[in-house]
Amino acid sequence: NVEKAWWKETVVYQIYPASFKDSDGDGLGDIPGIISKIPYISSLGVNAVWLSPIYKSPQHDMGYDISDYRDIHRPYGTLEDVQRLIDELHKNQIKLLMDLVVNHTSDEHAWFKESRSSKQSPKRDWYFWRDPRYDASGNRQEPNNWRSIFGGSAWHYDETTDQYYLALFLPSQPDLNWSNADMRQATYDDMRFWQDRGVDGFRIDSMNLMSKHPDLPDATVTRPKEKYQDGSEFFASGPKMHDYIREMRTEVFDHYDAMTVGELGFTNDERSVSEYVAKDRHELNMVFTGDIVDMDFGPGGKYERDDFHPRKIRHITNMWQCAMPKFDGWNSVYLDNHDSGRSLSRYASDKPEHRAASAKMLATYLMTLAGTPFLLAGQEFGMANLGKDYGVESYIDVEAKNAYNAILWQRGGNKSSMGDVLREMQRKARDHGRLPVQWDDSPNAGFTAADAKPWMTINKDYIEWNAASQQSDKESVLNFYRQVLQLRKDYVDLLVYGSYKPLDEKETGEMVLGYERASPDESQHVAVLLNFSDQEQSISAAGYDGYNTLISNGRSEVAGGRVRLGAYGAVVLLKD
Ligand code: TEU
Repeated sequence: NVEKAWWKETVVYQIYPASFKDSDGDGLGDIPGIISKIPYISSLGVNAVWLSPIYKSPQHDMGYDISDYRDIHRPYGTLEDVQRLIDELHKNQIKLLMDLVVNHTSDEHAWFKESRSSKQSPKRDWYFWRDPRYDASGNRQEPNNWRSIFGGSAWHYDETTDQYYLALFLPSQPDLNWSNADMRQATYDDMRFWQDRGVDGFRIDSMNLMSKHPDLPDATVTRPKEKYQDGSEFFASGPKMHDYIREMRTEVFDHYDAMTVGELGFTNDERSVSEYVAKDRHELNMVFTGDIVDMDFGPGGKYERDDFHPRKIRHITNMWQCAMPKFDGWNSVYLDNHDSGRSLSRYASDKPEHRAASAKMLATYLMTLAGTPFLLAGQEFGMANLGKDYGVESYIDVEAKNAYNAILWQRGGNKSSMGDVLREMQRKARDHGRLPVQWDDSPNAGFTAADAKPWMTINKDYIEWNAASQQSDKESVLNFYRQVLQLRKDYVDLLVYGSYKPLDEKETGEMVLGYERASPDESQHVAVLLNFSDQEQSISAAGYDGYNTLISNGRSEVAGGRVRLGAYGAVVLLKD
């Protein structure tokens, strides 16, 4: 039997502070705005919020470049506002997870300013500094051939000390050297600062990049035509990773019963993941493995064409649902975050005729699996990607812009050749997960003042797709989410702690993801059937005598010995 825990029975609601709700009309979301929406958040039935970074930051990577962990980005508010947010959430029985970004800091952080000031600085070793290499003709070269995740070299030359520093993301995001014990202790103090204020846990950013191969060796050349290579074989899940996590536990987490969710990049095999989440490892509660949001990435990267197929989500879902019981681990269950396009647009359909059914089908997926579900604000009422009529200038996130410009350069600056890349941006760019939340059909979607200039494009579909218009419509996506979240509470033994059995593709057809759950005492059984296509599918109902429809998105029927699913149809059949 799976051990019970509060963080296993939780549904987490991700809030991207810049885009959630602006209270003072500067066009940027803020903490008082979030506080004003706590009654709405509570009405969903979620019981935790994951808040993306709100700390002091120059905002080159939207706050994932932190210059002071103990102060707040002024346009978001003050430390007092944050304390009010924590207290108000707790009054509503909602826990708060903060985003812990400690693989790197901003280059404006005091630690980095000290570290770069001189080779003798006591903080020199808190970051990665290495001498240049020189080629045969004496030209200065970076210390190794690693490519940054945002493009270009991962190394940046510093005139002052004639050395390079490592930054796996932007040049303004220098990597912290986790092998330095003083740095680790200073970071633990920052973590205690938040836990002492009542924060209930952390989503830990880029967690497995904290331990790198000690020699920082050159990466295998996998792209011969390019100067810089993917160094993740040496910068992800390195030899000390689990030592650092265990030290975080003893130094911080275990003193606060913290919920811990580690974001893993470049690591999504069962054995490696088991080392992070197996119960007897006493490391993390759960991780994000990234494969669910990368499944339609091409072999050449995010913006190379590779289409979604239901077989991909079946493979990943079955793998992780079947894996965790083997080592008593626990899943996060998600389809959306601030780093990807909306799953409604990527993995189902945001066409007017299918948008509501698709959103409800994906809601059914999220709420009937074993693991802790995570929602991205706006998902609960069917927010979708920017449409095809938004040109490349609508994308402002550094990740998509750098990728587009790098490919454009490779293609000799020929913009007319970029149609395929723009299509991938329309499906996967991080911008789509960061659009201002569409609260109502007033100007600026009720996100900010009618006469304000929002920091980011507001999807013009807000007129029809917004929370207010769905509040009292019992057939709406919003109220379907409320229903399935309630179902998960009503059937916690079955839907949270129950067993998982995949239905074979031969039974369901390749377009339908099907699985069965059973409560630990076998008294309750459900069959979940999800049509990821726009064509009707039908499956034999032979095995489901005595089952009744627990919930459906209105595009399913059981008749004549068949379960019929319309386009994007979803049904949960229950026997209890
Ligand atoms: O993301 C880690 C990461 O690997 C992402 O850059 C991801 O691979 C990419 O966005 C896929 O499109 C975390 C944060 O979630 C992300 O927002 C930050 O940009 C990044 O770390 C640096 O902190």
